[in-house]
Amino acid sequence: HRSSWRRGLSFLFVLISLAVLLLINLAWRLTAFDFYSPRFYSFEIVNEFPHDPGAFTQGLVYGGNDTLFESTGLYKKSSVRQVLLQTGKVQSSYEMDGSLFGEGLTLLGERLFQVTWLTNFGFIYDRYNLREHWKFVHQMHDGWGLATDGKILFGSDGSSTLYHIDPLTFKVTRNVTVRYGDLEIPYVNELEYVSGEVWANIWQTDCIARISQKDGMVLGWILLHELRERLLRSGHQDIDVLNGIAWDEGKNRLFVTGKLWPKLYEIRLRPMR
Ligand code: DDQ
Ligand code: CA
Repeated sequence: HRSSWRRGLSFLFVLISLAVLLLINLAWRLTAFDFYSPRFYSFEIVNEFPHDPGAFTQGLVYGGNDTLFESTGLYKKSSVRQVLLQTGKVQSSYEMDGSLFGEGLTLLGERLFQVTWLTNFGFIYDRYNLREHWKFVHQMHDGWGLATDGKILFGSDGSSTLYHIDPLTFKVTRNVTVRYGDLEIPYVNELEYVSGEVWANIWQTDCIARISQKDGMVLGWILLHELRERLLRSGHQDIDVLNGIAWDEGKNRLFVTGKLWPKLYEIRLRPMR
């Protein structure tokens, strides 16, 4: 009698333990869901500027005083250029060697950093004299995007990895995997550092992912299909994908464009919920 009473008690104990575990699990899921609720953003157009429709935009960064620095791709056509925001006119340009394919570009101090497609190297330019440049080798698998928070470089190579790179040694100091919930996000392309987040064009999509540099989580999606659709509707059938994000920190202005796009847009985000 005594042992069956004991057996009953341990059965009850196991049952209660299971119930407690279930409750902990449920509570965890609920709070995790609450902490991680990515937001969606649409946009409104603040300004529309001309953009060189021959520029296969691969890197875009604000240079102060209504100028932008841009890196363009395609073999025999790659360049690093300074362009005027208002007119889209190229102020100065460095035509790269025809065997190189320009990619991500960022401005750190007086230096522009650029990576190149299908290589493990890039170039550092003097922002005031684009002819003055030096080669560097990095540790990513390929060169797609670059951005900076003023201290380190952020890099992408077309995978789902966001690299933290030391701008002096070019060593990868950290890397995080870009994730939207459980889903890995590959094809991370052009980058921009905006108020503590890393924003990224995702290749072949009309979306910009707002990424946490700490853990790679996608904090929000900016949906920009209307921009490309608008250009197609107005007869620009030869445009390629949305690519190129630049942030003017001084005036909180956000600029986006695309590869072979005849326009560059200043947009303002609108949260969708
Ligand atoms: N990337 O921007 C996604 C990094 C690279 C795009 C490459 C597009 C290829 C264009 C055609 C190349 C012809 C050799
Ligand atoms: Ca950028």
